[in-house]
Amino acid sequence: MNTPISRRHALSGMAALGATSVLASTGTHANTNTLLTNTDLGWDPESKQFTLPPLPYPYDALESVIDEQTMRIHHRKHHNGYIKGANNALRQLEAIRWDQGDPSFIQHWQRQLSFHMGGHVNHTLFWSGMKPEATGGGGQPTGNLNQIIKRDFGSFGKFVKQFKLAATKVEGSGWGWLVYEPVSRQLMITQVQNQQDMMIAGAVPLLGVDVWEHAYYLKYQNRRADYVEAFMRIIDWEEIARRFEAARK
Ligand code: MN3
Repeated sequence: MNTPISRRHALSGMAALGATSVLASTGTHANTNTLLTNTDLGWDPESKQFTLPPLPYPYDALESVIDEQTMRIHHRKHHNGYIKGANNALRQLEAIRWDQGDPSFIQHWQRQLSFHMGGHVNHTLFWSGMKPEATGGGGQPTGNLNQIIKRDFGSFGKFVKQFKLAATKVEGSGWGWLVYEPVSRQLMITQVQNQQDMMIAGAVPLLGVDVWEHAYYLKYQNRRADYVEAFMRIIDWEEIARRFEAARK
């Protein structure tokens, strides 16, 4: 499967959406306890900065659902903007630690880090959670993930209905996420506002749809529901199942 997320790396039980688990991946080798590796996130431990990782497919690969121009701007401008924001917040917080920054701004920079790291991680998972319809995107998951969706939502159809509704009804900018909560050992759907608000603490993100207008406006204008409907046709359920299997270990 053409994905930047290595199958070798298991999830921890902790959330991978927040900065903490990502920042655990600061070694020179790939961390095997988190959802994403250093390489997946473009983390350079020498410079202690992130760089934009390439998409796992060409910009026009999802053209039947998301047009090339949207993909190009979304990846190169928006995703890269979150990376720059995260790098800056990390630098500013380091400066405060070394008494070279204004400590009265610590709350500001912590908020900036939370927002921009959320953006970086969300988009990294978003890109690799999709694949072209022509090569098997969409449909339904098989195996254990299929079974637990039926157990927790009643049927795949009921899951789809709630996922689309939650994503479409996000207030303002944000995301719809299917997550796995490892303590109650069940799937949940959450509406994330902006990049980080309303996440369920400790839950592992499995499938996310970006419902910021920048994700769909060129092709769908104000028709967010149509975009979310179309998104279902390019979900890489094989990759989502891989994340689920890692999360429930
Ligand atoms: Mn986005």
